[in-house]
Amino acid sequence: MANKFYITTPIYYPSGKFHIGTAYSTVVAESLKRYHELKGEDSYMLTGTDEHGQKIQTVAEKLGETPKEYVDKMAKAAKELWAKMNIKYDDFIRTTDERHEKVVQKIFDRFMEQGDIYKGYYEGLYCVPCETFFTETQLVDGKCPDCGREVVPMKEEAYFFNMKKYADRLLKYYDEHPDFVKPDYRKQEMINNFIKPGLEDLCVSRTSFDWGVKVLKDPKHVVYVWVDALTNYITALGYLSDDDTLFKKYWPADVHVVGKDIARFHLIYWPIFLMALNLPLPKTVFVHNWIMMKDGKMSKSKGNVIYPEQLIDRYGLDATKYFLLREMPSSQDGIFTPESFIDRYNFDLCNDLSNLLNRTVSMVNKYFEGQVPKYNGTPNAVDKELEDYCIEQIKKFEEKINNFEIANSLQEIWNLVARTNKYIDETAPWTLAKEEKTEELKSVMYHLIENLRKIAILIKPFMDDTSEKILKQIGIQDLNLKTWKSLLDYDKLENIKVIEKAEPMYMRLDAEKEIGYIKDLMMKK
Ligand code: ME8
Repeated sequence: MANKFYITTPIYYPSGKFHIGTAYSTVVAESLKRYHELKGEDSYMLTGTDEHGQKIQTVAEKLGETPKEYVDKMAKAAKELWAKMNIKYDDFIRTTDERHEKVVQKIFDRFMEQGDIYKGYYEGLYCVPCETFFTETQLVDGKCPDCGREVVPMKEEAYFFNMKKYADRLLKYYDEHPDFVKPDYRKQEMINNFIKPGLEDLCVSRTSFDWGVKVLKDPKHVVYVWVDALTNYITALGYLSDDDTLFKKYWPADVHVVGKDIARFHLIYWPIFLMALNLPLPKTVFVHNWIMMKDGKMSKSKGNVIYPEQLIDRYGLDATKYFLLREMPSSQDGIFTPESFIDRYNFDLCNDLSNLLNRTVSMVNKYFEGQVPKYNGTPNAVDKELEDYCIEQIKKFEEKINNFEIANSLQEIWNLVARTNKYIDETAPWTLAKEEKTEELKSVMYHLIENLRKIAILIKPFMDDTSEKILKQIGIQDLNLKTWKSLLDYDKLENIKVIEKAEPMYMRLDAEKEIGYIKDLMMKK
């Protein structure tokens, strides 16, 4: 039976339009899902929206809408964006779904019965008109960051989850499961910053607002944030409502993809909740960095926000996804600049990839009337070196992607693109043709087409449309020649005819003009 692969995105706060940064978690998760699917695994991807809480209630009130009307509208917008980005998820959970709320209540009850939750007081600085608590650091000039008015110290009754009880078990788990946290340095951050100094108990209910899941045994409380949000990963699979189908098949998750700001919740609180429920823990939590702008975080007031739709409409989906995935290092934040976006487009996609395809298709047409020659079985030294390099790159790609080094895995593919371009210069097919070295020329054409086929398969999880375009232009129709397994084959192409006229996939952009165009987008309010 095929391996299963269950991957999740964070569930998004529907408090505003998603920019290219927020879309990143989903783009990564979906690419990983497609990669595992291509490898023949039974993949399942969950995404959704995190719809409760005071912020949502306040935003809705300001718009004169009920919270439900507001979140319905926003969940619809999220689905529309994912449709535009061709994101193929298997389920979309909303924390306002009845299937979720009922199970959250059961989970909360169980925590209470087990004595994991106790009653105490939530204390903080409170803005009366906004009905919101803030911490000292959230204040702006000592005042409410939302309305600018004075805040007052306040306390309200709340339930707390006893995290300390599980701290040692968590550390032991980290120790025994080296793959639980990717990249590894995030684990040390958790230990040094939060666990070693003494884990604080977590506030899990509130009484000062009511847009949330009611605590059954104490209905003036609503469940507060993380018990409600994190449990989506199991409620969506039917935990405690239909345990024998999806939950049995897919839990534990193979990967939770999360941004660095929510690492703590996924690396500390979520494993502890699961321990309290006596459930297995996810195999890996992959923590990614952030996409930043030159002047820091994206924000409307700074006039530096870019939305995915804006880039997709002008440059296409694949170019947009390629940029996001390629420009995010594992060890630090990625930076979006109009210059780097256009450079990636002009160099990586147009000069390197698109031109390789054009040159190859044109030569096969010119020298062999479009018919791809057969593999000759005795490659010369130059051809053999290319074959070995290619197989090595495929292995490197797999190592990197399996270790969640997404940008590096793409770099390995582009190394193969560059090497294949270099092979054209090395073998100089035009000279071989002039000197009528037909056998050598045939072998060069075969190797170019074979490398392009492999490149198309390798980029498929990230750039589906570009991958299909390459395969179509080089005449690969047989499904067996599009599989992951077929990547390591080097001699199976027979009766392949390339299209008559190469169609450029990416045309060189006027850099100055396009940089100006993107800068204007960023200024738009
Ligand atoms: O945190 N670059 O939701 P959210 C990269 N509801 N990633 C970014 C980013 C940027 N500039 N800005 C935001 C929540 N993100 C909770 C999650 S899960 C049980 C609950 C990422 O809408 C962020 O790191 O604020 C997170 O992974 C995702 O967008 C959703 O953030």
